[in-house]
Amino acid sequence: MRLEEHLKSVDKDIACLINLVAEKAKVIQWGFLSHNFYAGTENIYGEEQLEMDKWADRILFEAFEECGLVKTVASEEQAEIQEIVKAKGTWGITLDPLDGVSCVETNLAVGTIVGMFNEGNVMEKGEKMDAACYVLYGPLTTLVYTAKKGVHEFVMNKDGDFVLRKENIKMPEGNIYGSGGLNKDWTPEHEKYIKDLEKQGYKLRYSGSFAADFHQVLYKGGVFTYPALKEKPNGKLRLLFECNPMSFIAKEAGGDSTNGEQSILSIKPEKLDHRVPIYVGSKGAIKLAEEYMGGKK
Ligand code: AFP
Repeated sequence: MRLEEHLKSVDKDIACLINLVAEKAKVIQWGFLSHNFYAGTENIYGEEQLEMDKWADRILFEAFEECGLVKTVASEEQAEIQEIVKAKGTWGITLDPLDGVSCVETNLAVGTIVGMFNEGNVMEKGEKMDAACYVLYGPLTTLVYTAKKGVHEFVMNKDGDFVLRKENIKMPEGNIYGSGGLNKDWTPEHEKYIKDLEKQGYKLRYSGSFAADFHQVLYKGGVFTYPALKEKPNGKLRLLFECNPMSFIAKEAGGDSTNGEQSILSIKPEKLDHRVPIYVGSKGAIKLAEEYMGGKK
């Protein structure tokens, strides 16, 4: 079944927005051939940008601008929320146009992550989100979406169409883990948690691209974490662009998320660049993380 057909069962606006991401994903995927080099500039967070980043951001922003449904876009590559004056619709979009972009250089999988809020306010808790999706550009280019009616994956075929790969994905308990941050910078609680996982036989899988690492956890179960570090208590990943959409997808697939104390989806963003420690994955591994981070273990 093709993505367009599958989306007939969800809200018309959401269907339109996800189809639009799929259409632009084809363009971005081909762009890896022509835009894969450093632009030599930094984004607002001081990170070096590939030309590809800026380009993907522009392609997606223009598509949202043109479609008429989107009122606001918060992109990881833009310093401020973009208001679309001519919009007729009320949708708010959060966008990480190319997550894991530093992995492009070594040909590892990277992703596009999108969150969708019907009420237009992107500075809301993730639990208010209406839909989320990500595209993973790997050996296969796939798109995973949820509109609160299950989590589904589609794969791009040779004609550039997305066709159903797996419907109603359920995250198993599983036994893989990936943790960001250097070992020496981990808190004692996090270190104990990781040791426990290893004792239980969890295997390390970490590529440096959240979309790719999360995708493994979605299929195989376990946990992805970018924890609080001794010098960086909020970790690295951004609530709006990375943590919320993936935590939303995890929840819809039967998994969970936490910052160590509360669900990622229950955190109200205080600023565009709000960062949080994140544990996202299977329910059991997330419960265990909360026990360790809460000092109960
Ligand atoms: P880039 O988009 O700058 O490559 O950062 C990727 C990322 O935000 C996320 O996708 C990874 O999980 C995480 O950072 C990797 O960070 P480390 O390089 O510190 O492991």
